[in-house]
Amino acid sequence: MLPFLPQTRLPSRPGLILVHIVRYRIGQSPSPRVGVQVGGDVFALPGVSSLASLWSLRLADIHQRVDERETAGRVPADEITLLPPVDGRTEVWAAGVTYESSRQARITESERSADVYDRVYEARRPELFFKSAAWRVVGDGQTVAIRDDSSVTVPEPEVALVINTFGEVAGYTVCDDVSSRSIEGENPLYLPQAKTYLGGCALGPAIRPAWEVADPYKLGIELTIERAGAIAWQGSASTASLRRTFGDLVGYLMHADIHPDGVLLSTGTCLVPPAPFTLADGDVVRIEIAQIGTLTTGVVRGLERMRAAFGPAT
Ligand code: DO4
Ligand code: MG
Repeated sequence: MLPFLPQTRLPSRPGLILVHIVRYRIGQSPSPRVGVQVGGDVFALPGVSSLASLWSLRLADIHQRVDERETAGRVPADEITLLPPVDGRTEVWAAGVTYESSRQARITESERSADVYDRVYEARRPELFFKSAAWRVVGDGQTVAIRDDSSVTVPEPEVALVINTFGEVAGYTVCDDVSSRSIEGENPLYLPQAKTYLGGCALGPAIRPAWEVADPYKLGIELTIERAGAIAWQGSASTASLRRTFGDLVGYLMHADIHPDGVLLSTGTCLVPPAPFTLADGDVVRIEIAQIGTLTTGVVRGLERMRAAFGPAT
C-alpha cells in the first residue's frame, strides 16, 4: 500500500512532547513494526511484534513497556511510514447514534424506519456493529472509498477506543466510519453494506495512550472536507455531548464475547454533513481530534479505483 497523500505530523503542543503508540515501516522495509513516537523520535518496543500482542496484556504492563522503550532502537520520525494502527486478529467495532446530532441525521435519512434510531438513542443497550477486519483498514495518507451504488456517502469522524483483552481502555485513535447514507436510509438492515466494504474504514495516524489523556469527554473534533483546493464542508463538535459513557459502550462490547487480541471501538459521530452533501472522488477528508491526532485521507469512487489504491493485498 502506498501513501496517497503526505502523512500528517503527529500533534505536538508548545512545550509538551506527546507520546503515541505507532505501527510503522522503516524506509522500504516490508515488515511492520510497533513502537512509540515521542516528538521527532520513534523507539522500538522490545519484544512486541504486533499491536495485537500488546492488547493481550494488562494495561499496567502496556504502560510499563511504553515507558521502558528501547533507546537502542531509535529512528528519526521522518524515516518511517506510519501504518494503520490495527493488525492481526484485532477487530474494529463501532457504536451508533450516541450523539443527538447522529440521531437527527438518521431520522432524516430514513423516513420509514425513523423510530428505530429514536428507540436506540434512548435504550439502555447501545447500537454496536462490526465495522472492519484489521487487514482492510486504511491509514493516514491513504484513501477511503465511495461505493458505486451509493448516492450519498459521508465521512463520520469518531474517537476510537483501543481496548485490551481485559476490557481496559489502553488508548485512543481517530476513526473515519465512512458510511453510505443512501443505502442505510433505504432500510436499516442494509447497515453492513452501508458501512463495511473496502475503503469504508480509516484509522490513525497513531494511538495516544489512555494515561496521557486527562479527560476524554472534553475532546474537540473537527471535520474538513476539501474539494478542488477549497473547503466543501467543515464542522466541529466535542465529545462533551456524548450521550453514553465509554465504559458503558465497552461493557456491552465485551459482555458475552471475547477479543483475545483486544478490539477497537469507534464511539459514534457527532458530525454529519447534511444531505444532499456527499463525498466525491478526489476529495480530501481531514479529521482532527484534540490531543489524539489528525487523520487525512483521499477519496476514490468505485471498487476498481479502491483496489488500485489499496494495493496487492486485494
Ligand atoms: O445507526 C447507524 C449508525 C450510526 C453511526 O454510525 C453513528 O452514529 O456514528
Ligand atoms: Mg458512525
